[in-house]
Amino acid sequence: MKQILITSAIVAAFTAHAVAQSNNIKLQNTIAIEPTDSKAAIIAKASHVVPTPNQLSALKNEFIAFIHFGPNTFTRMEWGNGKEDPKIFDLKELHTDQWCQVMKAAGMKMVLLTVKHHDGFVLWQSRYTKHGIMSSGFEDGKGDILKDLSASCKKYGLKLGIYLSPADLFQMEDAAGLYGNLSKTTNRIIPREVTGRPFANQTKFQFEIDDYNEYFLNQLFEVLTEYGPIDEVWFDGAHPKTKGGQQYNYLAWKKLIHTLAPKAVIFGREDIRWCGNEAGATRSTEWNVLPFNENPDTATHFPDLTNKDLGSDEQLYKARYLHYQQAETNTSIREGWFYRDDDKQKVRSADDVFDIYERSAGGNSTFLLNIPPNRDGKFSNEDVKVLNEVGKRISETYGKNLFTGAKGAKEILDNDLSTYVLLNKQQNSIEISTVKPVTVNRIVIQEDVAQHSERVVQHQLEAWIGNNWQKIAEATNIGYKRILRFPEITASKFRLTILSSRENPAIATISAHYYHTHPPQLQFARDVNGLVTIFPKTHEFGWKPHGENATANLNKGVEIYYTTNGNLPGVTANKYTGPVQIVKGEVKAIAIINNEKGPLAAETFGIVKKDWKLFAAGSEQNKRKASMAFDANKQSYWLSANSDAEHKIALDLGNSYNLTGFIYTPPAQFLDGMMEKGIIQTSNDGKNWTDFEPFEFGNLINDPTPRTHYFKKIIAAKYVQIKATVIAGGKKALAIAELDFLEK
Ligand code: FUL
Repeated sequence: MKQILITSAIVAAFTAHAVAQSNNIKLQNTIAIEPTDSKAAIIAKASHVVPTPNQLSALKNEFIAFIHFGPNTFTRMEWGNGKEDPKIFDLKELHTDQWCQVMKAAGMKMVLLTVKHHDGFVLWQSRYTKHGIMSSGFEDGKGDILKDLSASCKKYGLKLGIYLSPADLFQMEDAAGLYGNLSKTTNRIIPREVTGRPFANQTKFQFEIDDYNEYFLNQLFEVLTEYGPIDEVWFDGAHPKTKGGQQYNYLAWKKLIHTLAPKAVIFGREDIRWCGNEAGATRSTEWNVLPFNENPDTATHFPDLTNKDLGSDEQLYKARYLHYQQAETNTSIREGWFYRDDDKQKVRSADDVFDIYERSAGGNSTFLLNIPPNRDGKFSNEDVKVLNEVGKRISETYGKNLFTGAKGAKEILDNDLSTYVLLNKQQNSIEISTVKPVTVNRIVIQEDVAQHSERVVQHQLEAWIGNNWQKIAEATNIGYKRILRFPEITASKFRLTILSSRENPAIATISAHYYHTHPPQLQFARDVNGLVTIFPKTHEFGWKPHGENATANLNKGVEIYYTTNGNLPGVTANKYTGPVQIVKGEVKAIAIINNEKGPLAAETFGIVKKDWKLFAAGSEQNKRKASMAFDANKQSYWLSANSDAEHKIALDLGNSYNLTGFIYTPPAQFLDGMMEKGIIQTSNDGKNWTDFEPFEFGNLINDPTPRTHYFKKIIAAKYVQIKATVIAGGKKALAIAELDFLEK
């Protein structure tokens, strides 16, 4: 162990949380709490709750894939109803090699296939139903998607898992369906023999079960024995419907899984939990040692854990059992779990996916990202592009450790999770020095959770800069892995200090990395008072917002510079530190980091709208008010009533201005009211109007972006009226998201 520098303040903080060291508690996956246990005794027990070897290897996967594929891919539904004709699954080609090649390039370690989603359609050649691939036209009913995927996984070195939905709408809806059919619980042998389809695996189980549980166990037997090793079994908690009070004999399922797939972790039960959302949101403190009321080793029901705080000391004090149960952060790369189309269903940006990766895999959970194949049996091009880019960023950033060859405890620098430095209240810091200064913006820290549980409660990272220790990042727990992100710094001495911990924490690895920040494309927003905000352009993705600003998270340290005099902005231009008042004219802005400039953003602002009033507007519909045409918000828009009559809007600008032109911003999300042609009229008293100039905008439906019309000559006016003479596509209502008037 290297020398440790401690300050008394730090010692005090560490001591405040530390509990008596208890070497007599055995490391276990679940530890019962006794009614007589003090708070300190509970925390001592929590400090000995560790992952099972299977959980540990699942943690090491870090980034894994989901594949949602089935009839929904063809019906464009998110949930089927179980009554689909299997022929609807009209697959002509299947490219599981392409899936695996792309997943591998993205840095993923395992793939989970929905072998049966809630609709009950099976993607493998099951002996126990005809509702599946065997009744589709795919390979004349002989195809087997699980088999093809399993072969591709072997070829590309990916682990394989299965999603087998307990809810089964086909078995609920079909006249001979087994789900909730009120059958008797009797002694049954699994697997049930089927003539002509013997099993190579001769294992037999006997369970007291009903028809649906027998069906489910038979299918589990097939998928766990005939497709190579299965590393995860995923039990979804969602039930579009239930029937007949159907219960699940989970303990039988578990026995079968543990026997047939001894390496598999079970999701939705004791091994792995749902993170609590499907958006890619992460907790800033994600504990995996959690409190339970019932013994998780024998429990059959595991409630969804959705609270923000799941595992703080306060939560643990309420426990009857402490148990290690890690989270999977699951979300989809597309808007929806199933593929619908390539034009309307949006795909997450690489920034968004990479940010979720760093927050989840770097926040003590596993990132499970769904990539739904399309109707050609392939991942679509845009998904492939994003995954390739994310994989490139992961390997470029995390494939290179800038602490390689540094001086410090070798247990920490050897990149081996089982060697560690055990800190204590006298030695609560670890120092690492590099031979030459290194420029870093990411530090990765891991605790030896397998032998010491997760114990760190609060930690900070400092770098030796300008003859001082400067704090560059601070965070709460660490657990399996914590990625610290901060604006880049250059230093040759770094110090991790544990500010607060349960028992003595075992730090296993610390590595340093550099993420090549990408100065983002910027955009502007101006309010009615003329205050302009400049910010990274947001990527449109309308499914389950997670509330994070991916671009800002990734690109810490990026600076924004702007000009209002027409010059190209550089580091000598105005530095943007917050909203700026822009009376009128063009603003140009770029993001810069390390002399690297992002793309130029420019916008011309018209006169400030503070004093504008609606003077007259023909009509409105659907609460799309005329005032929305000049509320400085491009998301809201005015929509006139459908009619063959004239569509016009007149504004009182508050003062007389020398106008040089106007900008029409159409609503990007509503294409049925685009102003293709029109005429502008002006007045100084609001009574006498003169036809000033006609205007025309082309290709608005395909390209609904702001359009500027410059007047042939300057006109002084206080009142302006815009009259549409042609609405694109022969539509009968006029839509205006924003009107702006330019002044000399
Ligand atoms: C949910 C399901 O209802 C969705 O369809 C999807 O499978 C998702 C992963 O889990 O509970």
